[in-house]
Amino acid sequence: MAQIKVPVVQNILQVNERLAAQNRKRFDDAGIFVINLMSSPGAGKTSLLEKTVDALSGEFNMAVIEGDLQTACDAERIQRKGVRAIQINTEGGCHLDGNMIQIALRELDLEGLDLLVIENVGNLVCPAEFNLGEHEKVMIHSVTEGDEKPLKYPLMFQICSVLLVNKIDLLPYVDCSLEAIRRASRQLNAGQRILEISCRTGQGLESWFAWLRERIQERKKP
Ligand SMILES: Nc1nc2c(ncn2[C@@H]2O[C@H](COP(=O)(O)OP(=O)(O)O)[C@@H](O)[C@H]2O)c(=O)[nH]1
Ligand SMILES: [Mg+2]
Repeated sequence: MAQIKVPVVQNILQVNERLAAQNRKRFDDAGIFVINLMSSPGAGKTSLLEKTVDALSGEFNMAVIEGDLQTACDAERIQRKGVRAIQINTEGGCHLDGNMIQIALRELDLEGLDLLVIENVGNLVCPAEFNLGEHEKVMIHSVTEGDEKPLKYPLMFQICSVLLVNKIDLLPYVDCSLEAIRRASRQLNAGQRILEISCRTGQGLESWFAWLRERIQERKKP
């Protein structure tokens, strides 16, 4: 029994890769920069999106796809700010996949968009395995989660080109070393960009916005 498990999983991943490649082509054709935003539950993904919408929605046309097991709370948080948000409910599924994004894209007009952020289901394991067609994988790790998580969830830290260490306003109250996070994550991904931020105070967010602006401009069609 155990022997057939691996091929089945590989087959699922191969099918997903095909769908992700189709999504990527649509994003490239439309000249949109697309991010797959991942973290454990509560690390601050929607908070970061709210701040990002506040800072950049005057400059760029943005949309958000929200992935959650249940509820439309996160999409409503984004929509309240006047930005288009589509909620996917996975009904128990612990990650988004390429097919779910294709279904969500039926509801979204890509023409004229500059930035699409996909907030994945809160989970440090399965979302790391499933490409969605995004250009960049970005993760948030909050200081309240401790500093050993890169060692426990190496794939997630390894595949993300940007690591946002969030909730640094809480550093005085938790046992967490920023240096330990940096060291462990860089061992897995030497070229990773690591930004220390607080969505509460706004500290460090200018560097995040600057990175986004550059990437959006690179992708924009002339
Ligand atoms: N102190 C503090 N709390 C934060 C920060 N960012 C987010 N939070 C809080 O963390 C909780 C979860 O945030 P949310 O954005 O919903 O996380 P998500 O589940 O990853 O989307 C909320 O109560 C936020 O107000 C931060 O930088 N500092
Ligand atoms: Mg959220």
